[in-house]
Amino acid sequence: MSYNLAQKILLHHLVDANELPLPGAPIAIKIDQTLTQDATGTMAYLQFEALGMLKVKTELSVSYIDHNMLQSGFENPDDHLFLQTFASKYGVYFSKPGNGICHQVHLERFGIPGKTLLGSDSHTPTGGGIGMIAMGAGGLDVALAMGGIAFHLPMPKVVKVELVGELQPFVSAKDIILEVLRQLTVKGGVGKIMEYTGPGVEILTVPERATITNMGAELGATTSVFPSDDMTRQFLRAQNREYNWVPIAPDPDAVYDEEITINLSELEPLIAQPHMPDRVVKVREIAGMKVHQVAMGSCTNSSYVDLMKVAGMLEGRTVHPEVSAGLGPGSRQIIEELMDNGAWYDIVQAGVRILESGCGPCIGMGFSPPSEGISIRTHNRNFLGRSGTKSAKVYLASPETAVACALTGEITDPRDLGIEPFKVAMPDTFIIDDSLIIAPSPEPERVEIIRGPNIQPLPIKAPLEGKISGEVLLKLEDNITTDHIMPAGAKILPLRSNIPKIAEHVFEVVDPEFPRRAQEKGGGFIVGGMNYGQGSSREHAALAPMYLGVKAVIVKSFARIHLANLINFGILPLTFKDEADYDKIEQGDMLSIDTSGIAPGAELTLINETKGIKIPLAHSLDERSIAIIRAGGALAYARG
Ligand code: MIC
Ligand code: SF4
Repeated sequence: MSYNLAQKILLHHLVDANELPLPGAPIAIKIDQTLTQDATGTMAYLQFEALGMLKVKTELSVSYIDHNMLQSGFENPDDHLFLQTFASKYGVYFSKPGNGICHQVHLERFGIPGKTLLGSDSHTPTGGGIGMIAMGAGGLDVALAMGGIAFHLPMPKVVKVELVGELQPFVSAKDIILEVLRQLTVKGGVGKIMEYTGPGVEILTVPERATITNMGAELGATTSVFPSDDMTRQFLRAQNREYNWVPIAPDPDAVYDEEITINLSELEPLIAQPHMPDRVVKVREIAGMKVHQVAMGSCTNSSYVDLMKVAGMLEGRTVHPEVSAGLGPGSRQIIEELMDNGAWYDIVQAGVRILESGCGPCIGMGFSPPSEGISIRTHNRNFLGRSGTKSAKVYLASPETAVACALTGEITDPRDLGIEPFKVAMPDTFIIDDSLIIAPSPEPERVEIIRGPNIQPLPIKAPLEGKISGEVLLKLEDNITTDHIMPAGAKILPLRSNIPKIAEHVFEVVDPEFPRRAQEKGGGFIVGGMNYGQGSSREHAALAPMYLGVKAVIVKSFARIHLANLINFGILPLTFKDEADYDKIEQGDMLSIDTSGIAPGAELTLINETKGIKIPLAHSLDERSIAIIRAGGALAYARG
C-alpha cells in the first residue's frame, strides 16, 4: 500500500482502527499535542475542569496569551491569572503575554514533525509547515483531547498541491496561498487536507511554509501540510531541537483525491480585496489607490523571514507622511534576533509603529483604521468589521506589498519600487530564551486557581426535545463568518469567559437587535446559505447562540469547525435537501421539526407553519454526534 503524507500521519494516529476509510467516513485520532490561546482557552480549561481529571493526558499541552492583551480593565488580566494558575496545576506549559503569537511560538519551540496537534484556534494548521497534522477545533474538543479522548472528524480528502518553478523577486509565500485562495475560494478546502509537494517546496523555508499552511484555514481546509525534509531539519537545528526531527514524505506512488499545480515562476504579487480572503487580484490591477494604514504581522506573516524582508525594504527609507504603519512581531525570539542583527533599527527609523508581539490589529485589538480607511494588512482575514472599523476596507497582501504601500501611500506592486532584490538567509542558530515559558508546577496540589469576576460558570443546555419549534430569528446569506456571528475586537473579546455578557453581542455587525429578539421569543432558528460559520474556531459562535435559545441552524452548507461546535453545544445543524427551499423560509416564519426519529442518514421534515408547507432537511450527523446532541452537548455526553 502506498500513502501520501497526510494519510501516513493519520494512519499512525488512528484509534480503534488500522485502516483509513474513504473520505467522509468518521475517524477518531489520538492527539499528541494541544495548544490554546487566551480568548478560547478560558472556556477550554473550564470544560477540561468539568471532566474531573487531575492532569492533562497529552504528550504536551501549551496555553498561550496573545489575543486579549489590551488589558483596558480587569477582564483580560483576570483571564491571564486564571490561565496561568490553571496551567500550573493541570500539567500545561504557559507562554506568558509578550512571548509571542501561539502559532509562531509553537512552531519555534514545540512543533514536532509527524505529530498531531489540536488547537483552539483555526490557524493551528500553521504547524503543518513543520510536517505536523495540526488542526483547529472548538475549545471543548481541545478540552476532550487534553483529557486523552480521541478527536473525531470525517476522513478528509487529500489534495496534492504541486509547486513547480521558483518565486521571483518580491513575490513570496503569501502570494502562493493567495493564488490557491483565488483558485479554490473560501469554501474550496472544506473536508480536505492540502498537501504541498513538488520541486518548489524544497526551497521554501519553514516560516514560508507556515505562512501557506496558516492561511490554508481561509480555504476552509481541515489542515495543510508540508513534508519534513532537510529544510525542516535545519530549522529545528537552529532552534536547538534537531533531536525532534524525523523525515516524512509521501510515498513516490502516493495517490491523491484531487491535484492542482502552481507555477511559482509565473506568480505575481497578489492582494485580497474587502471583505473576503478569496477576492484576490493582482496588485497591479488596483495599483494607485490611496492607502491610509498598513499593518504588518499576525500569525501569517510575522516570522523572522518576513520581518527581515520588511526591514531590508525599509532600510534608509521613510513611511509616507499620510500612512500610519504598524508592525506586531510574531515572537520575542524574532524581536531579539532583529535587535541583535540591527534590522530592528531600520524598522523603527523608517517610522513604523512597533506594536506588541501578539494578535493585535488582526483581531481588532487596537490599531483600527479610520472611517472609510483603506488598510493594507499582511494578515489572513479581512471580514467586515473585524478591524474594529466597520466602514474600513481591509486588503490582504504580502509583507513586500505592505511595505511598498507604506512607502508610497498608495497600493503599489513591490517590484515597481526599484529596490534591488535581496535574499533573507535563515540564522544557523536562533537566540533561544524560554524564560517566558513557565513549566507546570511539580506540586500541583499546592496551586490555587485564581478566578476573578470575569470568569463565569459554563452555561448548561437541557437534552434535546422530541419536537423543536419557534421563529426564524434571522435569515442570512452565503459565507457568514464566525466574526459575523460572534464578533471579536477590543470591546467584545474580553468577555470570552462570561457567556451571559458576550451573548449580548451575537450577530452585532449584522443585526444588533438579534440577542434581544432571541430572548424575547424564547429562542428559535437561524437560516443561512453556503459555508455557514467559516473562519475562526471560536466556540462562542455556538455557545452564545445556544445561551440565547437557538435550537437549530438550517443552512445550505456548513464550515467544518463551526459544524463541530454546534454539535458540541447541542444545537442541531441541518441542511436543505434541496437548496432552492432556502427561498421558502422568511425571517419571522414559525417552524417546527419533529426530532424524535433522528438517525444517521435519515431526513427530517421541517414544517413551515406560517406558510403551511413541508421542507425536507438533511444532516451529516453520525451515531455519536446524535448522541451528543440528544445529551445536550459534548460535555454532558462525555460525563455520561
Ligand atoms: C481569529 O483569527 O479569528 C481568532 C481570533 O484567532 C480565532 C479564535 C478566537 O476567536 O478566539 C480563530 O482563528 O480561531
Ligand atoms: Fe491571532 Fe490573527 Fe492569528 Fe487569529 S489570525 S491567531 S487573531 S494573529
